[in-house]
Amino acid sequence: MIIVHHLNNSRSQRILWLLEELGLDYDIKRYQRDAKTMLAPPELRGIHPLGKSPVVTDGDLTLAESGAIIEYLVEHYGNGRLVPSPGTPEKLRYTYWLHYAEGSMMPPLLMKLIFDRIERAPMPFFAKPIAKAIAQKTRSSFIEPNIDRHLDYMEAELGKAAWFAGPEFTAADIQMSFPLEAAVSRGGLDAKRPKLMAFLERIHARPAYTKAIERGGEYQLLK
Ligand SMILES: N[C@@H](CCC(=O)N[C@@H](CS)C(=O)NCC(=O)O)C(=O)O
Repeated sequence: MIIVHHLNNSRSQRILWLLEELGLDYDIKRYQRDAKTMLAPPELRGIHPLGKSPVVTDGDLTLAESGAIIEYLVEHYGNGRLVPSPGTPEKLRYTYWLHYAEGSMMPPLLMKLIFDRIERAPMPFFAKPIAKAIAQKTRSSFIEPNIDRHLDYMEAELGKAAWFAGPEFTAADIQMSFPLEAAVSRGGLDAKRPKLMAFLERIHARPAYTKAIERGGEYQLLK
């Protein structure tokens, strides 16, 4: 039996969605973020040393990292679904976006989350203006221009085809959902980029997406 070690409000939602798209049976083992730190509970380190979600167990196998989990599930249970044919330009685009989501797009979004939090964090009054100035400078000179460049790039790419890998919906679109949802929630992505917003609308309307939200529970991305 496939078990998804699922943290509330997290990337593991994508794995539930993939499993629903593939119509597979699975169980969910739930973990709750610490209300103050928002970190995963220590029990998750008992499943995988890094204690991050998602982790999937399947018989003797324990696998972390969303992209690797997606590749594993599609390869072992997909029967050719949700992945372009080998050797095609679409397959290369599929591989590219599967890596890009976590390798290129998430780092500046994570930095934005951290620097926004530094600015809001309680601290002695004399330290506050200094922390605020550093956070604002880092955001405006590095983080936000980076996020903007990524969003412009993705907006242009979605002008070439309906989905990230080409004309067909693939598991790369599932992988790309999280950075785009995070970009909406953390600021940066809005109606000024209509193709990306339409992409989000289309994925949110898919029955498997809704079903995965019903099963996964709370899904509000951190700000
Ligand atoms: N690149 C990893 C990132 C995993 C990750 O950072 N997961 C977050 C959830 S969105 C997490 O577990 N955060 C809680 C923590 O760091 O304690 C992946 O895609 O699986």
